[in-house]
Amino acid sequence: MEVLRTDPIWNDFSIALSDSGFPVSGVVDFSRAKDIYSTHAERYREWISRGLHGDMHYLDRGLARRLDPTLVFPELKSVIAVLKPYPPHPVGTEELRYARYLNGPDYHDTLKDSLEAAFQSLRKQGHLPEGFRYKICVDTSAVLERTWAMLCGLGWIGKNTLLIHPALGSYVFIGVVFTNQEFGESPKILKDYCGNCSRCLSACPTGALQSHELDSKKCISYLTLEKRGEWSEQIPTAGFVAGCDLCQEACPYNLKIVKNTPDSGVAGYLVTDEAALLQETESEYSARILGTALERIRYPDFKRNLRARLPGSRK
Ligand code: B12
Repeated sequence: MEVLRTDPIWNDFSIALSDSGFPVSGVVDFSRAKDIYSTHAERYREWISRGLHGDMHYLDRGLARRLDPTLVFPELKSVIAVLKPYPPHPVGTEELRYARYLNGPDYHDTLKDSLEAAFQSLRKQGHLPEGFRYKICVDTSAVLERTWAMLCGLGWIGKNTLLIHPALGSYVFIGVVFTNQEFGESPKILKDYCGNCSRCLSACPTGALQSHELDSKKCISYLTLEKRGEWSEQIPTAGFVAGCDLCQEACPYNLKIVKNTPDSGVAGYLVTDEAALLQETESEYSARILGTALERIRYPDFKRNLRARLPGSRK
């Protein structure tokens, strides 16, 4: 039988990560993960070649680095992945709503800071070996984050293309840390529990999802967050003005999380008063979204998203 977690250093790491707000974490040895990783990287290459990334040209530019992670971190020996749950409750009404991941400070910053804090505390306590170096990646580098989380045993990649943790569901952010430390663990692949369920695929009103594959050009999340300028056709956005959770709301693994998590309220910047939003000037919009993940959406595009909530698209 293969012995997992052979390096006792991992105990200190997982405790520090848990203390820093990451209840679930894992580590995988890069050289032992390479073969499976390559199959995912190939899928990525093929996805890009079919233009399923739409106008997200940064995904194309990062292709070589995704195919070979040592271009991102040359001394790569092992990869740590962490999950951070975010509030699972809906934000707004069915007429005007925001994706849940927006309900809080910008995760790019907070996850990075919390991971950095965990490593600083490990260093202070003398738990980092001499010469230990690392690179934190939270949607900030050309890294296949779901693939690494999966290889670290943190969940399976569902038909909606998201990482699903058996207990936490998919309302989680992923953080990845490349390190030059050998932890010596093989990939731990969890069973894919999607089975015959296809609720996420049916829940998408634009047909953006095939099993395990997303056509970004049809995805409400892409259209509201990433696409600049007018859309080429009317989109049934189901009331979403920023991001979309329809394929996650439908997932049985998320239902119990919503039930078991206390509602912590809605961040003030996620205004849902339609009249106020329609009147909002550009400078008011900029002030409202400053320092939040909504900064991704330019003012004219947010107005486009607001206008797109046609009566016919409402549930
Ligand atoms: C670009 C991007 C988007 C794009 C494209 C989404 C997509 N599915 O690719 C858009 C703007 C649409 C988007 C939307 C969202 N995103 Co986004 N996004 C990313 C980003 C930056 C890159 C994703 C990427 O590489 N896509 C490329 C394609 C090829 O990926 P793929 O089709 O899923 O295939 C990969 C694997 O799934 C695997 N694979 C594919 N098919 C199969 C089949 C089998 C059988 C197997 C084994 C493997 C496998 O191989 C591929 C290579 O890794 C990541 C952060 C990162 N750096 O990784 C966040 C990320 C994926 N997004 C995230 C979030 C939260 C969202 C939204 C939920 C936000 C929202 N509420 O609106 C939605 C979800 C929509 C959806 N169903 O995907 C989280 C997901 C967390 C999770 N639980 O998985 C990430 C990881 C960011 C983070 N750090 O937390 N996103």
